[in-house]
Amino acid sequence: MIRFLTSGESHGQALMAILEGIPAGLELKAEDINIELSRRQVGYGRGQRMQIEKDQVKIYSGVRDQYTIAAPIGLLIENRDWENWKDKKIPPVTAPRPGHADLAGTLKYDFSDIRNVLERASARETAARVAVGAVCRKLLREFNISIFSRTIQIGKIKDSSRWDLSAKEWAIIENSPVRCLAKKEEGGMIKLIDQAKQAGDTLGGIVEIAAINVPVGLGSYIQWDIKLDGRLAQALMSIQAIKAVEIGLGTHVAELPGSQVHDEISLVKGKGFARRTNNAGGIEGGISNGETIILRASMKPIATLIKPLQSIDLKTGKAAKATVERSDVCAVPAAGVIAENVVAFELVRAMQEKLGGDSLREMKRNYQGYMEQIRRK
Ligand code: EPS
Repeated sequence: MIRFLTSGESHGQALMAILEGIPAGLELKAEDINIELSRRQVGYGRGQRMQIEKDQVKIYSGVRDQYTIAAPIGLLIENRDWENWKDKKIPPVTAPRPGHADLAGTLKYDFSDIRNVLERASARETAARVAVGAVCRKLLREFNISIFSRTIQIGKIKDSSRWDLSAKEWAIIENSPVRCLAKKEEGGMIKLIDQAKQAGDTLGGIVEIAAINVPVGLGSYIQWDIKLDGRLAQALMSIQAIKAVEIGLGTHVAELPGSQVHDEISLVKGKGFARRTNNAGGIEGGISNGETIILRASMKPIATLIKPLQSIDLKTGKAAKATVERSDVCAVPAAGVIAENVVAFELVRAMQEKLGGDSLREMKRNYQGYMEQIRRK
């Protein structure tokens, strides 16, 4: 069974993760993880913190001679900013930011300093989750599964191009400062971020994730908590600031008749079952159906505003402006990378449930046997 925990605060010494359940025999180097960590750090709209950090992982356990040994994998990412914080006298934070965990967290844990909440609630934690996801991606690559993402909306600016993109188009997205394919919209998004920054405001948006070459049969309708769509939605929803998740046609399914929603089935000689459309986003009945898995996640604007909203000072009980902390104007491009990596974990979990395998070799054997079974149908 694959599982992981993260620990670490935004301005603490380091972020850590323990990932258990990766089979033995997977080649794994720190560099495989660092690639994903640096992808997460880029993106137009980030604040000064990203100039301080240069996230690099140290693999402390679970890997020998660059191969996993089935033991828990211990990962650590140092916070460079720790050096700037460790000897500083930090005044308590007392005016909760609307939209942040500040108020509910302070009440729940009986704190008087909101910093005890915001340090752990911070999206900095996603660096650890991306490190975990990077290991999972490495495993998925052994089965030819790849995961991409792109920004399709920032504020009101939308890129409404289709989702089935070519490798060349994914490369364009990878090099876009906002991770957007359409050049006109990319320019508009950048301008909008600049305007928000000028106004002391923040912006949200939508990212789209595509998981390609996922085999049919991951997840199940048999029980509520093993439905693949439910698990992916939970994984995406758990990313800081994500407020909605869609699969395939998403919310539009509610407005169309069945004849325009469901993907007709055909049989292509030599290839097997095929669909003309993919409105289901690659999942039917909680099970992957062999088509590309298409997900979207909507992110709210960052809760820390340079021009702060009204709040209450918890110390005085009087009206006050919400706390202003250094932060990002827009983190939607980073959210796409984070989303890819949390999806990678869930796909590995579902692959293992389907195939088992304590070693990569065993998992591959089981995969080949299963694919053979499907081909015979
Ligand atoms: C964050 C606030 C900012 C972001 C941070 C998330 O950090 P700081 O307060 O140090 O400027 O940059 O994101 C990261 C550090 C990161 O690595 O993504 C928040 O409050 O959630």
